[in-house]
Amino acid sequence: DPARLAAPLGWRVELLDATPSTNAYVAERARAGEEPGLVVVTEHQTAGRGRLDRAWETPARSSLTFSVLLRPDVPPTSWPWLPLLTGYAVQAALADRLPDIALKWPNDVLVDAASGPGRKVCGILVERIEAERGPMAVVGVGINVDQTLDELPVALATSVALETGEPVERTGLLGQVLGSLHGLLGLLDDTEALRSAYADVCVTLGRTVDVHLPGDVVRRGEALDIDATGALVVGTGDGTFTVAAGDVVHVRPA
Ligand code: BT5
Repeated sequence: DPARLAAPLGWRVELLDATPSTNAYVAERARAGEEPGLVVVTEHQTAGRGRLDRAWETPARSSLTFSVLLRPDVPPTSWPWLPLLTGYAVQAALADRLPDIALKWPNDVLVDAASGPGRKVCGILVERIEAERGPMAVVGVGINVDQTLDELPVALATSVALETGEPVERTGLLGQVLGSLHGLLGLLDDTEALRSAYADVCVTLGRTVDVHLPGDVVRRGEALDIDATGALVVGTGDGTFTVAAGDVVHVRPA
């Protein structure tokens, strides 16, 4: 029972058999006056969304698909950290099972990414919405849990079960991710601590990358650092430039 697991942390968990998108559903509830702390999980997401109108595809009952409603009590400059912090929370919750789990900036959760492109095990979509009583964040998480190779929509993807060879109990994993997220949200007040924790598990730093920006603009450089707002600092022959997570289409190894 996911509701019992999460209750001590103050989350209110609801389970839907099917819904087009848990992010869309939670956003609608927020606009209708829902308070922060709502967590909606679904067995079957039929029109999952990625960033920039991309699709997130998962067959029924094979993944852990949920969205969390938050109203972070921090200055607007800390909001861009939310997707990064969520990736960090998922990575921490899965690290026991997947020792080589890592983050690609801004929020791809990958395995086997130390020297190659890695395989994506989780997607995260954070959307800011204007509710009646101010801005709120819908934090959407999709973890590939039980998919077989045939059930994954793209080549560079994997599931927890494929990596470990063992079945995964989704309710327990949900409890771990929610616990991890709950414990880390306080770090939004201490972006230096967050920055250093995140940088430790981010495989992007130190690599030469192509930063794809809207309008087919590509800028190449070396990923040097993450700044206080969570943006990526990229060095070029002539100096540095900074990209915010919300502005980037892709970051790819050059
Ligand atoms: C993401 O977008 O990775 C964010 C996905 C967020 C999904 C969650 S599930 C709960 C909540 N409700 C929603 O509607 N969404 C959130 P992006 O970085 O744009 O990556 C999307 C790309 O990942 C696609 O274009 C595919 O290439 C690839 N992809 C799609 N489904 C995948 C899967 N199951 N596993 C791995 N890669 C996938």
